[in-house]
Amino acid sequence: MSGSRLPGTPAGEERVVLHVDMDCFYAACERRRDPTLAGEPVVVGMGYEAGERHGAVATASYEARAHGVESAQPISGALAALPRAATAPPDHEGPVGHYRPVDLPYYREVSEEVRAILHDVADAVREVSIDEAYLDVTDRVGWHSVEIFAGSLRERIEREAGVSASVGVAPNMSTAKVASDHDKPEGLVVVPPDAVREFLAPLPVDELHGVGPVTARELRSLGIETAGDLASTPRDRLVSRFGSRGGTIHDHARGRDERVVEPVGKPKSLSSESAFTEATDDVEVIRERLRRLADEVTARAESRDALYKTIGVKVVEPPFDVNTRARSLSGPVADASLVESVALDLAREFEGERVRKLGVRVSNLSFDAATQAPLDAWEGESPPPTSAEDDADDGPGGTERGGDPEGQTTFVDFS
Ligand code: TTP
Ligand code: MG
Repeated sequence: MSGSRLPGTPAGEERVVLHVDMDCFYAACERRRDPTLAGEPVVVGMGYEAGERHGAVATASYEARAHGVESAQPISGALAALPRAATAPPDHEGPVGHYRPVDLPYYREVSEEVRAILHDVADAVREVSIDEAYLDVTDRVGWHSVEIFAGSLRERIEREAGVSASVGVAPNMSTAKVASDHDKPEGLVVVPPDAVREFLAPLPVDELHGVGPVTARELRSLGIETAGDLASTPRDRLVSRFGSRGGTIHDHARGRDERVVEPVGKPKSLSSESAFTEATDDVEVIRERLRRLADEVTARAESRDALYKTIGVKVVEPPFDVNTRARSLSGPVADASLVESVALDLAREFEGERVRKLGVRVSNLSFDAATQAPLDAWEGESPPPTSAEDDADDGPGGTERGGDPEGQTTFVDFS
C-alpha cells in the first residue's frame, strides 16, 4: 500500500484522522422531523404497509435493535419482532415499533448539513457515504487535545444538524473506522499512535475494516479469531489465501494503513506537505524543503495531466498556527521551476520564524492540455495577478491581502 502514500507524508509523521459515522442515520433523520419519536423504537424500511409483504429494513433505532430488528433484515421479520404501532390492536401487549418509509432526498439534506460542519473543522474530508466521512485534522489539533476537539465536533453536529454521530480518532483511516464503531451510539473513541496495536489486538476479526462476514468465517476456520491473531499470522499465508486483500487486512490488523484522506473525484488542488522533526528557523533548511515539496507536487500534477493557475504555500508555526499564502497566474500552466520560485517567494514573509511544517499547493486545476497558456507568457517578470474570480476555488477562507506588489496573495483553505 505504500504506493498510495503522498510524497509529502514521511513515514515517521503521525496523522490525526477522524472517522465520523452517524448513529442509526435514517432513523435519526426521521426523529429530527418528528421529535415524538425520541426514545422510541423506529424502523425505516419498505414493505410494511397493509397488503405489502416484501421489503427490507434500511435501519432501526437502537431501541428497535434491542428487540432484534436490524439493517437488511426482511421486513416480515421486523414486524414479527416489533409489530407496527399504527396498526397494532388496542389490546396488544408488548413493544411496538414506529415504521417510516425511506425518504432519501430528506436524508441527503441532513447529510449536507453535517458535511458543511465537517468541512468547517477539517482541512481534508473524504465523504464515503451519506452518513460517513474521514477527516484529517493533523494541522488543527494535537493528540493531547484531540478528545476535546472530537467531542465538541460531536456536540456541534447534534446541536446544529439535529442528529447524533459516533467519532473514532486514530493515526490512520482503517483504525479510525474501527474506533468510531467501537462504542456506538454517541461514541467517542481516541486511539493514540502508541495504543493502536493494543486497541486492535483483542477485537474479533470481523470488526476490522475490510473483513466481511465471509472472510471472517474463513479466518476463523484457520484459527484466526482476533485482530491480534491476524497480525501475527505470516503475511504470505494470508496473501496466498486471499490475494492482495490478505495483505491489506494484515496491515489493518497491525494498525497500518497509509491511505491519505483525500476527497473523492477530480481534485481541486494538489498539495505536498512535510513536517520537521523539530521546528526550525534555518532559512536554508526551509528553502530546501520547499524546493523538494514543489518538485513533488509538480510531479504529481504532471502524472495527472493537470495544469494549475494558483500556486500556494502553507507554513505551520508551532504549535498549530497555520498560515497559507497563494498567488494566481493569468492562465493555467505546468511549470515546475515557476512553482518552485513562487513557493520560495511566498514563504519569504516567514523568514526568521520557527516553522514546524511546510506545504506547497497548486490549485485552480484544469485537466485539458489544450488550455495551456503559451510558455512565453511566463518569461521575464513574475506572473501578473489575476481577478479575484480565479481564486473562487480557494473557498470561504480566501481573504485577500492587500498591498502585495508582486502579485495577488491570499489566505487560502489548504484542503
Ligand atoms: P450504517 O452507518 O451502516 O447504519 P446506521 O447509520 O443506520 O447505524 P449505525 O449507528 O450502526 O451506524 O448505514 C447508514 C445508512 O445507510 C442507514 O441509516 C440506512 C442505510 N442502509 C441501508 O439502507 N441498508 C443497509 O443494509 C445498511 C447497512 C444501511
Ligand atoms: Mg451510521
